[in-house]
Amino acid sequence: MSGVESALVEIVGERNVLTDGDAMSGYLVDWMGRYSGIADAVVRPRTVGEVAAVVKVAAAAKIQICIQGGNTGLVGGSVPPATAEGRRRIVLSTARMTDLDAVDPIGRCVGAQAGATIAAIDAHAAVHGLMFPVDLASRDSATAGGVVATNAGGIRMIRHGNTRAAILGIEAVRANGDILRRWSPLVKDNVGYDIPGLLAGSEGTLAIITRVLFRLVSPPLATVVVVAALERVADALALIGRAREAGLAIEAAEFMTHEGVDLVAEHGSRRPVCAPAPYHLLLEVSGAGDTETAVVDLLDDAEGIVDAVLEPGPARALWKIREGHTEAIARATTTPVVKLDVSFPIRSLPHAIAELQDLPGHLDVACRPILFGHVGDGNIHVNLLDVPAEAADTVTEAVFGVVDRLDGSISAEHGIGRAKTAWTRLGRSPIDLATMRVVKDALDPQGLLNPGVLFG
Ligand code: FAD
Ligand code: 2HG
Ligand code: ZN
Repeated sequence: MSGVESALVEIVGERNVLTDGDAMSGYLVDWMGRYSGIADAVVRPRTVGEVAAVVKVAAAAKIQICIQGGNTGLVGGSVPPATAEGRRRIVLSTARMTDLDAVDPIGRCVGAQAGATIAAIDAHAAVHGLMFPVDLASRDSATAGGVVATNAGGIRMIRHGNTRAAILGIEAVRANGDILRRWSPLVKDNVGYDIPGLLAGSEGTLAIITRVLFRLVSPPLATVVVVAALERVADALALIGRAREAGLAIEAAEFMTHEGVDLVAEHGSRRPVCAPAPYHLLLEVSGAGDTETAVVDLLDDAEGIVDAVLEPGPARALWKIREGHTEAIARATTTPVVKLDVSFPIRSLPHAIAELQDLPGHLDVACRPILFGHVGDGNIHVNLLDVPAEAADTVTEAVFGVVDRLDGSISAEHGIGRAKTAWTRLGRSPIDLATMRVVKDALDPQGLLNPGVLFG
């Protein structure tokens, strides 16, 4: 790399070209500790001009570029491939690209550099009485570029849509180093292709996102969080429906099972808030009137409720058990977790969840399913613990079989990354996949951006 290395040092400075193994190590392993990769250097630009210059050097030398934001992705896309395959490659980290523009309180939008965290953008918006519409438990590390690249869903999706819906404009560096800027606070603008929409969910395979113009929303009026312990999945869906009928806005609708709640108590030190029951629903609602009384009335009339606990206001205590799932699961297991993120038509959820819970009885291998997720969006996170490494594909296929039968999706919000490339054919038709390939080849003809991600 030496000629290239000195060119990179000239662009970003010596301190921001890491080549020492120890200095690079944190960039080469993913959040789960499941995927690790090999790179010749980690490069940390500060500006879009530096990103463009780095890409030009890399493109001229045919060096692959693996893009990394907060490294909280759950499908292995944020770290380089595990083998060198005779290729030189760098990790391009956006860690130093954390600028936030001034909030536009009238246009209700804000520009953020790709490495700004979701928590920082939200705190910045809050100063103007506004809110960033995307929220997820990884908010302190996940970045603007990361949530756009994965088109993250998260806990507010039911109310405000996914990340794609929050984008007004984008700045990105193409694989040849050109800077692409589609940046306008216009709410309505139909001139040609939706380039920000195309880059959302592209998982770093089409361009490097350097700045995003995000839509902001008003925070909810008086909110109430309720955790209800329930007998059946259908009771959870009925409660969500009745809250809507009562005129309440659903800010979040999250699902847990007693296995997950017990696991978080054991490995995440969060005591259960409700009496034991097969299922738990966390519902956050808002309304203009007396929301708390409306929720109490709702619970009085609802069926299948074993127990319920209320928490008024923006307090987060009841969220802790739900948001503690991912970390508790990571701590609870000695074998790598088979982590799947699937969705179903909402009407099929009771059937789908029953089938997923019954999987251990139908498989010849050990497997302990922990199900939770954004039930209001039909999105269930299926974490399978205690699966022997050699059986990971078998249990994955079994889950995807349920998805296929019930017309669901094999990736609801986490993306494909490196983890799911073998199964994209279950989610897209051959012509669909060929069209994606045409787009990839047109924008990245040398195949330099995020090799092995999305396309395998
Ligand atoms: P990274 O992990 O660094 O990268 C993710 C992908 O985006 C990679 O393919 C990477 O190459 C690409 N990428 C990153 N930055 C750029 C850029 N600037 N330009 C182009 N490509 C880029 N996800 C959800 O959808 N909903 C959730 O509710 C949710 N909750 C989570 C909770 C926990 C505790 C954890 C650990 C993860 C959670 N995630 C969730 C997954 C993860 O946080 C999201 O996928 C997030 O969007 C990743 O952001 P990041 O900055 O960490 O990206
Ligand atoms: C969540 O909703 C995340 O908490 C993580 O999407 C899901 O760990 C998981 O499976
Ligand atoms: Zn999720």
